[in-house]
Amino acid sequence: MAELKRRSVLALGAAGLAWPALGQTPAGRGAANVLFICVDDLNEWVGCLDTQPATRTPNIDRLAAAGTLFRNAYTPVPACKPAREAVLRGLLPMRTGVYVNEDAVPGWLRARTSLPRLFRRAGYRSLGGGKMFHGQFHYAGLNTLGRRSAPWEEDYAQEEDWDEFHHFDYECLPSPWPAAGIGRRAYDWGEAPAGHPTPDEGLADWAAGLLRRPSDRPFFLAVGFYKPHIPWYAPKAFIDLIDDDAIGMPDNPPEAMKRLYPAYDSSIYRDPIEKKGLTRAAIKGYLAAIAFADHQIGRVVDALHAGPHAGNTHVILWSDNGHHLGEKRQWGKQTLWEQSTHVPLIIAPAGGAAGQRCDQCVSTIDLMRTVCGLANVAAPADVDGRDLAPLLHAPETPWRYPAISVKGPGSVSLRYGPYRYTRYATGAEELYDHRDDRKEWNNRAESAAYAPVVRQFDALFPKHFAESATGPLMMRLRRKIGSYTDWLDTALSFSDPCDS
Ligand SMILES: [Ca+2]
Repeated sequence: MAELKRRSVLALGAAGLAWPALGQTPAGRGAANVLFICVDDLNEWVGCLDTQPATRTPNIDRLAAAGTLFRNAYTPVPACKPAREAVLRGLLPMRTGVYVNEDAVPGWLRARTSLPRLFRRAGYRSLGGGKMFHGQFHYAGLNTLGRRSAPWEEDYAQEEDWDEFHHFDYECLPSPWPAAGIGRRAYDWGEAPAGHPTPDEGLADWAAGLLRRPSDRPFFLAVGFYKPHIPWYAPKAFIDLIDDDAIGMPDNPPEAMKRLYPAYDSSIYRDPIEKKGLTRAAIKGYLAAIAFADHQIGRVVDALHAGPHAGNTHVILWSDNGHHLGEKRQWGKQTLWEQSTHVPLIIAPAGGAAGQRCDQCVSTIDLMRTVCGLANVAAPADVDGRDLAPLLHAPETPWRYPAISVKGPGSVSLRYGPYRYTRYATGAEELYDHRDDRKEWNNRAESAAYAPVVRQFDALFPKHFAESATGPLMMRLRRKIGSYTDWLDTALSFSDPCDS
C-alpha cells in the first residue's frame, strides 16, 4: 500500500509542471474528468494544516502533496445546507436567503442551475453519491422504536443534476446506543458495529468502482463523505489510531473567555461533555471519525491512480464547514470564528503542479468558477466567487478579495490577510490579528491602532441581505414539525437492515 501511494504521488508530480492552457480543453472525448470530494464537517484538523497533533489524515495529506493546498480557505456559511447551496450554486446567502439548515431552498434557486448540472449540460456524465446538497440520518426517536439503524433522508433530489445519484441509506448504530454517555442521540461517539458496512464504505466502494472502469465520456464525479459529521462512530481500528496523549486540547484562558462576545450557545452539548469530563473522549471520537473518512478518501484516490483515468482527472477536496471541539467552549459549528469557518481545500488539476501551498484567503464559494474554469465549462456570468486559476499557477499571486462567511442577515465575517473582521446583526464588532492571535482571543475592534483596518473592512461589508428563504413563521413550524414527522413516516415503513 505504501509503495502504491508513493508511486501515485510521483506519477502526478511527473505528469509535469506544464499547465494545460485554461479554456482550451474541448468538453468532449479526451477532456479531463473531475473528481469532486466533499467531506462533511471536516474542520482544519488535517495533518497538512498542522493544527492538531493527534489527527491522522495520511490520504488527505497525500492529495495535498499532489496539488495545491489552500491553507486559508473559508466556508461561505458555517453550516451544512446553506454552505452546500452556496458552493454548488455559486451564490452567497445574502442573495438567496438560505442562511441556516432550516431555510428552504426557494424554487427559483433550484431551477437556476448547479455545478453538476452545468457539467451535465456540457456533455459530461454527472455522477453523484453520498451527501452532496444536504440531507441527514434520522437518529431522533430511534430508541423508542427499537431500531438499530438510522435511515437517511435526502433534503431533495433533482433529476436534472445527475445522470446517476446513489444514496447510502442506513447507518448502523452501536450497542448500547447512545454510546458516549452524554444522553444525546446524534451528538454521540463510539465504535461502529462490526459486520455492517458504513455508508462511507459503501460510498467509497461505489466511487472506486466507477474510477476503475473506462468511461465513454468525461465525467464529473461528486463524492460526499458523511463523516466526520456527528455521530462520530468509527470502526475500532480507527479509534485505536488516535493517541490520547497527543491530543491537542482546547485552550480557553479564563480572562479571554470573560471578554468574549456571547454570540453563540452550544450549552446543550457543552454542559454534558464538560461536566462529565469527556472533553478528551469527545475529541478522540471526532478524530477517529476523521481518520476513518480519510481512509475511505484514500481508497477512492487509490482507485483513481490505479485506473484508466489517472493523469486525466482534476481532483478537488473540500469541506462544507469547520467544527469547534471545545474551543471558546463551543461544541459544534455555526460560529463566525476560525474553528467553524476554516476548512481544508485542495485542488489537484490534471497536469498541474504538485506540492504547492497557497496562503491567500480564499473561499469555497470560488469553487464553481474554478472547477468550471479547469474544465472549460461555462459558469453563469453572475455567480459569486472568483476563479482561483491564478493562484493555481502561482500561489503567491496577490489576492485582494476577502473571504466572506455569513451567519445570518447582518452577521458576517471577513478574512483578509492576517485579519478577521466580524460584525453581528446587533452591531457588535470583532477584529482579530492572526499574526499574534491565531486563536482569536484578543478583540482589537476598539483599538485605536487598528481603526484604519476596521474602516477598510467596514467599506467592504455587505449592504444588502435577502430575507430568510423560509421566513420566521415557517422556520418555527419546520423546527417543530417538519423534518421530524417526515422522518417518522419513513422510519416506520422500513425493515431494519442492521437488526441482526
Ligand atoms: Ca457540514
